[in-house]
Amino acid sequence: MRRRLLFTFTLPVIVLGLFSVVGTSLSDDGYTLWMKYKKIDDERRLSQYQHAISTVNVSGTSETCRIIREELENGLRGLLGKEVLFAAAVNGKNALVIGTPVTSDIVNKLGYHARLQSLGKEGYLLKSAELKGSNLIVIAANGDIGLLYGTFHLLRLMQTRHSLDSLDVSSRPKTQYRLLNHWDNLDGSIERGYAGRSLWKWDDLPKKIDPRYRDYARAAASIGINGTVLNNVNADPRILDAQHLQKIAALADLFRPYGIRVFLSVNFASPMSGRFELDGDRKGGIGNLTTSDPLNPGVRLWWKNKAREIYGLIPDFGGFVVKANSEGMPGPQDYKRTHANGANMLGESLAPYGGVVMWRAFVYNPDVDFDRVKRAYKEFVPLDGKFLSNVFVQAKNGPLDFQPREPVQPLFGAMPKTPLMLELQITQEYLGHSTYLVYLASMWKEYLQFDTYAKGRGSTLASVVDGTMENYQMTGMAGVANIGDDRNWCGHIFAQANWYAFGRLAWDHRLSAEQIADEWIRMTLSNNSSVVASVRSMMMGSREACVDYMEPLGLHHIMQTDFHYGPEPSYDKGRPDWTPVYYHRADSIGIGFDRSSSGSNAVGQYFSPLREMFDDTSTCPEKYLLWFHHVRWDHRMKSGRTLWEELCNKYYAGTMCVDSMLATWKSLEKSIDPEIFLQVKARLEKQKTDAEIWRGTCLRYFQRFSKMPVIH
Ligand code: GCV
Repeated sequence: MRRRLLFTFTLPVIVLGLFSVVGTSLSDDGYTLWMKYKKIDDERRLSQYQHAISTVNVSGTSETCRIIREELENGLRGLLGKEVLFAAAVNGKNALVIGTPVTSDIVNKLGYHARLQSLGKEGYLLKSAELKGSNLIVIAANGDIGLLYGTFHLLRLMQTRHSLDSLDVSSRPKTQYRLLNHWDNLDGSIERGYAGRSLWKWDDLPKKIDPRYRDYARAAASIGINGTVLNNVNADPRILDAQHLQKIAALADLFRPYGIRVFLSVNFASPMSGRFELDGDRKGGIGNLTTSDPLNPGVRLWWKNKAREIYGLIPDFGGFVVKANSEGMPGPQDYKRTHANGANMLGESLAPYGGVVMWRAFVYNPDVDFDRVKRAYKEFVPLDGKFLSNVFVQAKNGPLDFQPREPVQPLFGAMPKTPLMLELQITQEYLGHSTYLVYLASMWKEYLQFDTYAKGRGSTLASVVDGTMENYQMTGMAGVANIGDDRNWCGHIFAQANWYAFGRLAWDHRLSAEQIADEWIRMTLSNNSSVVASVRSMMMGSREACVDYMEPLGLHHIMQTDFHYGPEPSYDKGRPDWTPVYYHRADSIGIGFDRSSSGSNAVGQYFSPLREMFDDTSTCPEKYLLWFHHVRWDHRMKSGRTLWEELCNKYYAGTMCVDSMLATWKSLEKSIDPEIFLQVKARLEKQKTDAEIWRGTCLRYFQRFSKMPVIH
């Protein structure tokens, strides 16, 4: 309490605009995310840092450089507990020097040219140096955005109490497009959003700029995000009308100096007249055409004109995301054209301006195959090589739909002539919304490290996505955002860690989940190493716990229909591939979906030796067993238990892990901000109750088929 009062009353003017509405609460309500910049309480470190940075020299006059000064003023004042001096000259002092070889004489003299050459537009160097009796910390880059990223890196080092001696860091992003995908609707609702309503106030824009937009941009830039897709992939065509484009241009202007470009999801039927709006059919557009056939010259011209209009307002507009012929959205197949025809038409309209298309591979037309998880592969692999060079195919990590655990989407590695963008889901649609503590970095690492064997051993998903496998420059990762207008942005304080982790992994997928957790905990909760260790162990176990109490051993899609929160394994109405019974296929013999070579042969979509490994119950990793096989209840597992016993064991292990997360959290009461402590405790208590509901509902239901006693 005291800390926040101090912060609020001593700095009222300066913090305006930088998390400017901070002062409404007495303890930590989570608004400041991982950018709290509280005074360093370790005296030794504090005096080292104060000594190392007695003056700051930022060269450059751009808006980005102004932001860098502002971030440092705010961040260093908070961390060091005193005003820092900004000076044009260094004059024998220990100084922080920030600039490019062009804007800064000092950086120019230090001769980093060769190293900078390999760092591209966004990379940076963070180095200790000596010049004419001054001990310097230097942030050097080829452009101002690199300097901003370097500044956030330095602040992070201080927030996490790293030594600033002998710094020698060079960093450049592993992927080019690092995007948040907001599934925000024009009416302010968010599809699969669990943290309030949309940040974007469409009625107020472009005149009224909510200060929160800037805070969003700061937070996103601090973790390396360089693009934001503002609206839902189930796109309302009106996002492209003249009025909305003005509003979007205002956001783009604000985000630009933070290195963030704006992108839009577009509705494929946009060129059509609104009178084609059929109930629930989403076919009405904002144009006056009677078709959106991608080979129709009028349609092509409409998109070219629209692109010209957009770039007239937003010269660095990023491009379009498209969900087509999926879940009722219109697309080229409505005219018997291919996904490539559709994507290329849009690609052509954006190409003159450097924009890209992200064409989603989330399609599952039942006519293509009985087994839903095979459909995207079957539709897209034949199109490899047919897309224009500014088109990405954007695929979710798994072949189904962001389940707690899936094997990798087999498209990755199978479309060598097409840049593939990885879509991850930060919002926890299937992992307990903003109620459950589930740290997703461990899950994302599992996917990124998944070996596709596309080009032999070592062909990881990461190597497809970062372009090294096929030597692509055009690379990207998208994360479906978990951000809303809740005071703490993400609903659950620990959901902030998932936003944070997405940005860090999109920048560098080699970072470990532990390291990212460590950083986030130190910046958000505490620098006390025993607190860090306890919280890190909660986070690291949380995803496996969630898998275990929801869908262990490769089970999938057994959650409540549409709401996607609790369990509903018995549901069997409506479209089969939207029902749990279609997926778990429990019967008196056993449980699981037979995707082996004698079943749907989904295993055949993977490269050898994965295909053979998945095909055989004795070699299939048990975490995927029921994904690929229908297995007898009395099947002997590696543990020596029968499948039924193992299933019981997993469900109990998952709930016990939640019990222990709650106990650990309670033990930290004295070390955590009171408001954060209570918020998280309440959510963990709910998670404990719900995990038991998952366990009870699923085991009771499956027991009807196994006819065996629940043991644990
Ligand atoms: C935006 C799942 C979700 C939908 C989502 C869709 C998609 O089906 O439940 O809400 O729609 O995925 O990714 O397009």
